[in-house]
Amino acid sequence: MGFVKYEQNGYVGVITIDRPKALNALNKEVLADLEAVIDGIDPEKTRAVVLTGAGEKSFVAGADIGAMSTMTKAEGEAFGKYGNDIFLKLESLPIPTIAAVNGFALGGGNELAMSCDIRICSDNAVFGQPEVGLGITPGFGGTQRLVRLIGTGKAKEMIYSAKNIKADEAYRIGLVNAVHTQEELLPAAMKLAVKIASNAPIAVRNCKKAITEGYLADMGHAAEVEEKWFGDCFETEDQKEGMAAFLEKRKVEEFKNR
Ligand code: DAK
Repeated sequence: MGFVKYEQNGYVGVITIDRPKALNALNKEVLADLEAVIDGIDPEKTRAVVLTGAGEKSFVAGADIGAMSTMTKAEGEAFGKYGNDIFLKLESLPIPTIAAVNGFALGGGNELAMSCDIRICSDNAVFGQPEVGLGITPGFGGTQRLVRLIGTGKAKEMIYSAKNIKADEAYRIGLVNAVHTQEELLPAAMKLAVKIASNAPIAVRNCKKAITEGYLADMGHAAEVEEKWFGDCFETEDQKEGMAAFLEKRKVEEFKNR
């Protein structure tokens, strides 16, 4: 893919947005390449995915402002839907995803990071939703996912003021789970991905489904969602092996994803 690279490292897939000349800004071509890469991920071979940006300066500096500058209302809405559909596809990938935010994550960049399950960042990372300063609203999920992650008060402040925040503040408000030096960011993301990949894949995926489906449901329905995905783990080879290993006081050599 021209603007999006994919590498398989054992059970971990690494997606790199690769348009460094424009700080990895998202135009239609980048989005199309990202969608093709997501569609091509093999769920048999892949147990965790890391998403990052090429270069040392930027994760993704947002949607492409040049491309958006001449759009009509209809084209703007269609572009928003195009991006939203791809971000939803990423969010609902059955495999856990980790955004390794290596610099600017502005507008669509922050929205892309928020479509991943987990975010960690480098100490030079900058997050923000600068859209209102450009005369638009966040259009790839920013008004929805930011609120869910950090709460309405802080999300409204970031979105209405268009003020960027640095890595330490992103950590303080729970937008990212950890801050690393630039050199340590990818190794840390890989280490976490490998740890996730060492667990029973069906169970990990069922956890993702339970959290996603239950998160906004009332507690009664959420409990039913949990029961469904909990029950679904039983009779799998990995459930039998995981429990047998515990009872026999030995380690599981490798879960089979069956
Ligand atoms: N789009 C296009 N090009 C960009 C870009 C962007 N978002 N960000 C950076 N670039 C390009 C610059 O134009 C420059 O290109 P050349 O001039 O070299 O050709 C190159 O990347 C390097 O950028 P700078 O020279 O500006 O680098 P600096 O280090 O000085 O500054 C910066 C870095 C990230 C602070 C600055 O580039 C910047 O402020 N960039 C824009 C950040 C931004 O505002 N991002 C949010 C974009 S709006 C919707 C759908 C989607 C969205 C909204 C609505 N619906 C349909 C409703 C999403 C909106 C957004 O994401």
